[in-house]
Amino acid sequence: MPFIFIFKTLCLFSSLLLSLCLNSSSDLHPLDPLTPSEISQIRSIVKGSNHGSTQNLTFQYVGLDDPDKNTLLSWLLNQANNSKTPPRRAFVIIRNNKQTHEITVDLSTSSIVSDQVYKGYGYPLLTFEEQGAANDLPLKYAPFKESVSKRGLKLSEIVCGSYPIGWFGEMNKKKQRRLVKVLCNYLDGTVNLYARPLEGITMVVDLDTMKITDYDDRITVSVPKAEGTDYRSFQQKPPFDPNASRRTILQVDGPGFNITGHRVRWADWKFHVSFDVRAGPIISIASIYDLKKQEFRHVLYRGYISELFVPYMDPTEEWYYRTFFDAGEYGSGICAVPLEPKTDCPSNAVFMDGFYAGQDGKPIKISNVICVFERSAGDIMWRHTETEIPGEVIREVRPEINLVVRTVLTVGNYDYIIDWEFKQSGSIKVGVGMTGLLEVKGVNYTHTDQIKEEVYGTLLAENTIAVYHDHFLTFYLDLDIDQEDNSFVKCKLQTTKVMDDSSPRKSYWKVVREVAKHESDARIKLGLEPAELLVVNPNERTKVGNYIGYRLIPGFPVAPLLSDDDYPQIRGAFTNYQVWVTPYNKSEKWAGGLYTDQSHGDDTLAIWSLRNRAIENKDIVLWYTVGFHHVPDQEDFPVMPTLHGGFELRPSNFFESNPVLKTKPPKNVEFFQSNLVSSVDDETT
Ligand SMILES: *[C@@H]1O[C@H](CO)[C@@H](O)[C@H](O)[C@H]1NC(C)=O
Ligand SMILES: *[C@@H]1O[C@H](CO)[C@@H](O)[C@H](O)[C@H]1NC(C)=O
Ligand SMILES: *[C@@H]1O[C@H](CO)[C@@H](O)[C@H](O)[C@H]1NC(C)=O
Ligand SMILES: *[C@@H]1O[C@H](CO)[C@@H](O)[C@H](O)[C@H]1NC(C)=O
Ligand SMILES: *[C@@H]1O[C@H](CO)[C@@H](O)[C@H](O)[C@H]1NC(C)=O
Ligand SMILES: *[C@@H]1O[C@H](CO)[C@@H](O)[C@H](O)[C@H]1NC(C)=O
Ligand SMILES: [Cu+2]
Repeated sequence: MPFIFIFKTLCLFSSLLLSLCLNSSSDLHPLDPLTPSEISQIRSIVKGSNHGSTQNLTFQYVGLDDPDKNTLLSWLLNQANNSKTPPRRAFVIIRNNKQTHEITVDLSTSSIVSDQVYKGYGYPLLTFEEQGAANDLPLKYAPFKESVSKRGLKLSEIVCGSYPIGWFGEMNKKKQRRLVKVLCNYLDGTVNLYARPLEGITMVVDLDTMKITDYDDRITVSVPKAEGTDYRSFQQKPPFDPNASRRTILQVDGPGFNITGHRVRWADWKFHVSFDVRAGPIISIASIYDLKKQEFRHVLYRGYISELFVPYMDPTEEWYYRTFFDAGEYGSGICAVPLEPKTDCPSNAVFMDGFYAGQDGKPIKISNVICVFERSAGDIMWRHTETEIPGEVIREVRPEINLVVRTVLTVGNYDYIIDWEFKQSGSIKVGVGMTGLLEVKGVNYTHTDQIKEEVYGTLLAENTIAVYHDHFLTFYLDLDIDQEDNSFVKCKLQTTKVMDDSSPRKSYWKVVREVAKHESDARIKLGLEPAELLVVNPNERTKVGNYIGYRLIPGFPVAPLLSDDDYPQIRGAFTNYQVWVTPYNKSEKWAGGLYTDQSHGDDTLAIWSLRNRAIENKDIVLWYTVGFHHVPDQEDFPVMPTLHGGFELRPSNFFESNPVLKTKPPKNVEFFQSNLVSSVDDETT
């Protein structure tokens, strides 16, 4: 998970351009991410305050302070009347003189609304720049150089990365410092540095003083060899698979969607796509046009990945602390990478850029950070063949075409492909694809027969253990089914015995509907009992009387296996249940707490939920965790083929009947075959 390469470009704005840009905010949608000129404006405002006089001011987080939900909803209603957009505000976390400050900036008045020192446990996001500086320290550090030459390695081939140190029970606040562990890897003949750890050497860096404060060269093992670890195509040697080819989709008359700023319209959907340095992509105010009601109906007020928890299962000195909170420690948005047309996204994709503030407060651009495209994967939206009618055969079929909003988060070694997929039928399907490189441990073993001790992972190649681990992606899903006030309903499927002679049958199942009254009723461990999980609007019913709602179709249930009292699990307690429901609260955004680095777990979703607030017929937020237990296989080496997971939000008595009945079969979609190995003819077209 550590960051090693810095490849993002800094966008430089001249002061003239800056002042011209400053007043353009009136064209912005209130949920639009901060623009580069706004980021520069925030920097000037904070630097112009009493924080400007010190050298050590760093910007750890700069993001939109989204307007209150009520304000935004009434603005949406009055949009037709050209109502004034709510004032744009930013939420900023800085470090200055070893203190963490939370600052709210009003962009319309160029002023600081509030500035508070944070005194609780934990620290803000690590910046790219401080990680870069920490990663460079070992190369100039004499004991490290000695360790390197002792191993007969070349200093010039070493690349280091920063790893959060976590928290393991220490309570003395005064002793707390912003520390990271720095670990190093070896290139020398490969670009797959994660495959070549310098196992056994651990350094601790104090980020405030930017010095190595602890050095440990505990064990020596062989660095895994470079051979066979490179994953670039030009490095691959024959034999090749001559018949490997791929299908692509080509839309002859262009995309069927419209993007205006950050607003997307496609088929019957409209929604807003934003980008945040911590959350990555954010989908807001998604609503779908109901042909029968002749109106747009609200579905999702806000959806994003609140936290990504990745604990490794090796308790030894060099590995025990590797229990990453990628969103809260590194920032999903910082990890988002530019997408390449035609490979990361198909040829019909449209791209959006993203901006965030660097450590010095200046805007940094990530081009093509989000892509939007229509996907026709050869699936069927609905069909029927009727052969029971004498003398005729009826065949009706509609191919499925969806709209995908894609982001790729490359958190060090891993690549997460996040797809928000909108279906014409009203479903929102969220796909999580995991690929990239595994985090491996160097060992002397070259065959499993040599292993007599516990190694906490799979021997993937000589000298290479891929350590067991989990991935938990916790999604924030503020569903508003037509209105804000909703209820969470568990429809349990219960086996019922036929006790008398009324039927030859002995059993059947029935649906027992339970409305969750308080937060404790909505903490759910999936897989224990069959149930349909719904967010419904209890104030509205269909013509025939069913409550309108949306159903959560979860993925495969994955529960944490660490003990409840283990420190990483205390900090990651929001994974204890796959489903939680909380009443909407603007400040409850981050499942692992606002300050996740070295957090003590006192500000997590699990703690908020203990208040056991009322959630019936209230504005509620659904939290759902997509999980994977990862026992690595040899096929995951040297680069892992994508592993998929996800979930779906599907209408449940939301529409009066099938909303895609009247969809016409599309005419403008064609498939064509293209060869990966161009010298080989393909006969399957
Ligand atoms: C727009 O303004 C008119 C006149 O003030 C008012 O009647 C109407 O309800 C407003 N529209 C909305 C959507 O608020
Ligand atoms: C500022 O940073 C330098 C190192 O870059 C450090 O020596 C100094 O103690 C810091 N000062 C404060 C007040 O944090
Ligand atoms: C690994 O092998 C090297 C020699 O090849 C040896 O010096 C080292 O002690 C071994 N490490 C362990 C942990 O057994
Ligand atoms: C590859 O394709 C050719 C014809 O295009 C066929 O003869 C051959 O059997 C295929 N090879 C494999 C391994 O499928
Ligand atoms: C996109 O917008 C243009 C101009 O506003 C409009 O003519 C077109 O029909 C829109 N297309 C879709 C798919 O909504
Ligand atoms: C909102 O959440 C914060 C953090 O959990 C809490 O301190 C605050 O009391 C909550 N506000 C309400 C109105 O519940
Ligand atoms: Cu994994």
